[in-house]
Amino acid sequence: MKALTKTAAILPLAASLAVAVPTAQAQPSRGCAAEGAAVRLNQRAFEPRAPKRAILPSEATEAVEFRILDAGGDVVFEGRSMVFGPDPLAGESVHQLDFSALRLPGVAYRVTTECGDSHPFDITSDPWRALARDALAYFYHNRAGVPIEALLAGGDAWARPAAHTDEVASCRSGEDPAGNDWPGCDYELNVTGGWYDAGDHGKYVVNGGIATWTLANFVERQALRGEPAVFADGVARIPEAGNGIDDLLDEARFEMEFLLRMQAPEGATAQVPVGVKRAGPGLSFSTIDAGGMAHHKVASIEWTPLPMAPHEDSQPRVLYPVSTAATLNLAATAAQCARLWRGSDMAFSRRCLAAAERAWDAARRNPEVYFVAAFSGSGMYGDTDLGDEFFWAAAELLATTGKAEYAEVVREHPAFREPLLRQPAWPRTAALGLVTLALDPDALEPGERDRLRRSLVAAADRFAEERERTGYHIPRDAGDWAWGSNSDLLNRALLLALAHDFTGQDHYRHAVIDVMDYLLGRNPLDRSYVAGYGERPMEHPHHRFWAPSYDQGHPAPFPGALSGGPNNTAMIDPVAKRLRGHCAPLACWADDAEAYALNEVAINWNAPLVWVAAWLQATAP
Ligand code: 9MR
Repeated sequence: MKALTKTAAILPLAASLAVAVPTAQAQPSRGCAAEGAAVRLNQRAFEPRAPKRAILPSEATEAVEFRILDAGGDVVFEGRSMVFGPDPLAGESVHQLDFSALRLPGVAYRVTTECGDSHPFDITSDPWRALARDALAYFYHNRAGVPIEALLAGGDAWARPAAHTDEVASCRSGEDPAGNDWPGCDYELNVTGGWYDAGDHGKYVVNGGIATWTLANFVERQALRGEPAVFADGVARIPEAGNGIDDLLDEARFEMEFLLRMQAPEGATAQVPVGVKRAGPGLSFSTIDAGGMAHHKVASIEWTPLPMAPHEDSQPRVLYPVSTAATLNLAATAAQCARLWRGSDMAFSRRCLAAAERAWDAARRNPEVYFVAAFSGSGMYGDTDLGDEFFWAAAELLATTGKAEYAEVVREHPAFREPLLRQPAWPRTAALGLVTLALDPDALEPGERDRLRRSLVAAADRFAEERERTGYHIPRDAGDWAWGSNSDLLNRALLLALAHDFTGQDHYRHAVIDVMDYLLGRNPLDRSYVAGYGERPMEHPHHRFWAPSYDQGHPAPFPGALSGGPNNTAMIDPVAKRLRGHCAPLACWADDAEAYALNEVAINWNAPLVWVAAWLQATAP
């Protein structure tokens, strides 16, 4: 990738010199943007003192002039672009326009260039508060087992009756598509509640784990730093508002209660393939002591159709086999739960700790029960490397109990020493444990904790540096963009935010803002990936209830829902298949409800959006 070739001359104009100018006309011969606005930027708002960048697709090889107009059309800023040149991630040549020096709060500013204008944007002292709240509302809207009330949901359109109530399920049995005959189990669990995973109606312990941890971690970070709560009781529109507990913690508990319900009872046995990493024919089943293990997921027998409100689903719900991955997700989140509820609900805290230790023991007893039951009707969340889950669970248990046995596992694990190279994700959870240990004041020796902090800061440094090699100035320069890539950026932003917490250095916060600017419109598609935010927001997620493109009677996505984002690594849905081979990495996306590999919404993607938006709100200068 090409490095910057020119530096900008920034010429802020005093307001008194402002003059009205006509909007510039597009000049396609200069390789201007073919689609959307000529200039790409955060379509919502900038903080007055934050860096402000826009991107101009242009093949001009010399810097070009740009101006910023206020709502009345007066010029309030003039500058010259920096030529970046061809950006393989974007599939176009771009210039970067820096107008950080424009700090005057205002609404409906526009950038204007020889290629045309940007969308309007604001400069305001608190651009994050609404986003943080809406992003959190995603979770209430996607609760299972309870009615979604119009008053809390923001209107009748989003209300729906309770669905999958009294969800008492037993294990799926019978032949899978590969011909393996699954034996089922001889007990039932009441697994009512929790959040639907995504556009589908499945509920998965593996993905529920990272999403719950992420919400709860923000509460823990705030408490340890003595910061005021962003979601103090009553801030969110949830039934629990007014109960005296932080609303973010209330929302996390809604899922935690479900995760606890997914644990197999003492004395349970299961017949599962042991040590087998891949689904396929000819599985052999061994009988294990499954007491304390967590079932991997609960879902309808077949994929529910689109559109469909959850309460319209009449299919039987079934549990899928226990897995070591799900068990360790339970151990980790239940241990975190025990710490976080200690102060407010001791009985719940104890229940969580007991479940966490039972799960830990069960996973140690059954370390290689991979999820290989390849039935259709729900996602796999298969993971063949569980070392990071063991580390995460041990780290959480150590932070909660201080016990030597967990300290030993943590200290012996490679993740404790090796540099952190990647952001966390549902199958890569070591970083979650590292974060917990880096935040916790007593889990480790102070020297060890400081070393972990330095290691997280070093990861943040590497991410921040990658921005310089991308035209759109985002902290990821690799060419492969995975399913849910927007969450990868947000999980990098979470680590960048912690680097700011640990060092106090503003440039980490600036990199966090780069991620938000990208998500809110500074991207090659000129789209905001957040429903309800920006001039061209995502409107048609792959979601069975928020499905107006299938049926006008279904509501639009609630504002604050985040699209998975560009995906050029698993282009398997019908829309992605058509794009395959025809899109640059950051352009492999479409606002189409059929595009489940590109445009689904999910709990593990909205959770870091909550974390990062709340963090920006809390740390705004
Ligand atoms: O987010 C998951 C992604 O990392 C996987 O590559 C993909 C395919 O296995 O599945 C994604 O998770 C989906 C899950 O399996 C079912 N519910 C919707 C999830 C988001 O698309």
